[in-house]
Amino acid sequence: MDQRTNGDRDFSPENPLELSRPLLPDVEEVIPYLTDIFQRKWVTNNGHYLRAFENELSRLCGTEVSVVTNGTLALDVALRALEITGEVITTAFTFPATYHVLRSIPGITPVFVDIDDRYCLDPEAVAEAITPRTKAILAVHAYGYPCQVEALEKVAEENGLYLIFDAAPAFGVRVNDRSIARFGHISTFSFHATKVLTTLEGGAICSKESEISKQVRLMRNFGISSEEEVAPFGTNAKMDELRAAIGLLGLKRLDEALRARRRVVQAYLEYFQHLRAEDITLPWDVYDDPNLTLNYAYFPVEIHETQNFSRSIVYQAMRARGVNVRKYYHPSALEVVREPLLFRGALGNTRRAARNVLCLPVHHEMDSQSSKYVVDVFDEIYRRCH
Ligand code: T4K
Repeated sequence: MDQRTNGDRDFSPENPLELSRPLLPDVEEVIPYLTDIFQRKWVTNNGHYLRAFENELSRLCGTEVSVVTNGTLALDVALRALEITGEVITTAFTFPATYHVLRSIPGITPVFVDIDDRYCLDPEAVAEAITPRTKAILAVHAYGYPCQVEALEKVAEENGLYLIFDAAPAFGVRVNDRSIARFGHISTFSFHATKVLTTLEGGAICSKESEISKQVRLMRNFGISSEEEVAPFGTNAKMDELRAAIGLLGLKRLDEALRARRRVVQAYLEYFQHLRAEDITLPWDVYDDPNLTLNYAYFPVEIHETQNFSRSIVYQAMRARGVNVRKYYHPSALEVVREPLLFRGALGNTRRAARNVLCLPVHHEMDSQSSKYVVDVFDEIYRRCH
């Protein structure tokens, strides 16, 4: 990989260190693929590169894989393929895609419950929220941190519920050396530009179950199974050949990119370990768990407001120094959705996380100088406020 690092740049609001950067191949690498696609004149609809990309993903995930246009449609197709109606227990602490999709499907009522210390749906809160109307659980691997997958699987199994994971930011994550895609009935990924693997826009739907995968493939292609047969629902969620080729090229660089991300996160962890600040929380358990292989997609830091210190102070001060931090996942569904929301149990963790979390930049172009810059700026602000 060529050295496109950030370290030798001076960051400023006009020339910032971005939160994220797409994992792009070199243009010269794309040309042969583009030439081939143009020569074949087969540009979409289950093409050559789409099948190659799906095979590669399938090998990595240990599931059947259908790639689609984006992570939002991946969720939409997944929920419709399972023909879910009734109550779906979910989280309000997520990117709007999750609850926008849930609310857009006729017959589905989202029921919001609280999150745990790793910002993912709390299995105990889920178990307590189940009623005879509950049909499914839609959990989110927030920031790419894996949910307590085995506990959620147990709750789903004991209650005969579908378990769907919005794994949009979690590509490459493993639990007990099993791909994150192998948990639950369906997992959906996003390959947006800001994700660890990108097809520019794109997504994937993974399932271990052939019947579900068959239904997913039908749904992503208008519900058409033959010239004579069309299912009552379907959409256009197909990925084109160029995006599939970019995904294939991205996979070749993925391991190296993940190693670069890990180095950035390690530098951050060392700093925060040393700082031992009482008004800052990190999900240490996730980083300390030897059974997890993380993808270092995001680095959320929770800043608890005190008299002179708050997320908003840090946000503004870091941006003023050219560090593009973000307040994902603020605002949460609790603040966004206008119709009365159905929720069960207290949502204290959700409200607190939406108020406190700030994500620091993490991407493969960052080197030790750029992560040091972030740490130095953060430290300067922290010391000024204390
Ligand atoms: N579920 C969850 C849990 C999700 O997080 C998401 C998406 C979805 C579902 C839906 O998946 P998709 O339908 O999007 O495939 C971004 C992404 O658009 C979105 O994919 C992502 N989650 C979300 C967390 O973040 P923005 O609007 O905040 O991104 P933006 O444009 O402000 O860019 C963020 C950073 O990335 C900036 O520092 C600049 C950099 N960047 C961005 C783009 C687009 C680049 O360097 N190059 C680029 O091309 O939403």
